Amino acid sequence: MGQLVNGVWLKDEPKVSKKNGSFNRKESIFRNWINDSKDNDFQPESGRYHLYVSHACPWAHRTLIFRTLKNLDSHISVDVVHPDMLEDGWNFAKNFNETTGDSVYGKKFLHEIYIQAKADVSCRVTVPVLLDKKSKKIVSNESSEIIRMFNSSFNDLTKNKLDFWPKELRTSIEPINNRIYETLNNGVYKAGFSTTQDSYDEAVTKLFETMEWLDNMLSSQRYLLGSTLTEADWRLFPTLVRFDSVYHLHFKCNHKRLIDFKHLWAYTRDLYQTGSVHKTVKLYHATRHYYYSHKSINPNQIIPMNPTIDFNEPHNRS
Ligand SMILES: N[C@@H](CCC(=O)N[C@@H](CS)C(=O)NCC(=O)O)C(=O)O
Repeated sequence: MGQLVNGVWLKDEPKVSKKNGSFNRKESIFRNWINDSKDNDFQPESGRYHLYVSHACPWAHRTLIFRTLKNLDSHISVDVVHPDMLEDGWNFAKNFNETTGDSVYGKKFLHEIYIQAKADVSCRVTVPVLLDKKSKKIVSNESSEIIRMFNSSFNDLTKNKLDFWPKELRTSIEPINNRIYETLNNGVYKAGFSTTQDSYDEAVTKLFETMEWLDNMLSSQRYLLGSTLTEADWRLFPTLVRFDSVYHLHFKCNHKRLIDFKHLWAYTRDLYQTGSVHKTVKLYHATRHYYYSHKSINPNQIIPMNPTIDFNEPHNRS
């Protein structure tokens, strides 16, 4: 892993706070917004924007889900990086199934896209990246904001009015998002990258408390907000779908498996079987990425055999 400092790529150590051994995720730095207000640089246009993703990454996965649910596939192009993220960071090698290379500029590394957008940039080089092909600028590298743009900014173009962030539910969605982000989406990383027993214990305890809370909630309702499918569900799904293949073993989140939570497991299958969402799930990228790239956790880079999980099993939820 490395990072950019003043536009220069530096190889460095993982982002663990030396003080208490806990994992600390940095804020994303590109935070522009696509909308049709007159003075905005980033207007909604077909063919103008491009997503760089990894199929391994749960944050990138959200953006692919919204791209498909909102019928943006033919309007926003996508490139898929190689799952191995080592000292040069994300790269565009094509010698792994369902990677694409950089079809826009033919670059070798994702950090080159960041430098092209801002020559003196200092940041971690993360996926997803939403690029404006017209200006070569990065619109956003923050998945939670990219999905909200996809949710509404292109509606006139696609005529798809599905709304996963409805006004009347926003104040109820926010606290659910926050708990799931802190203890589960990011919680698996906090557990996995802990370098002290205390920080691991704290992260993994909160994580399983949240899974119990969700399992209980989903015993009496179909989705997190009741009967309405919202962004809260789509922010949770990428973590759940990776749980038994990656987080359970690699990040030591092994108190229980996802499939041990009756309702949460059925809910995961329900979401998997929604529309074309199943086509966005490529767990072999995730397995390869996590076990091979995190040498501090898995120094011999052995990729485990992993369970066979049938996400197509009927879920009987309605
Ligand atoms: N806040 C970002 C986080 C994205 C993120 O951390 N992506 C990971 C992959 S799962 C990454 O690219 N990490 C590279 C690094 O931190 O150097 C988002 O939600 O978009």
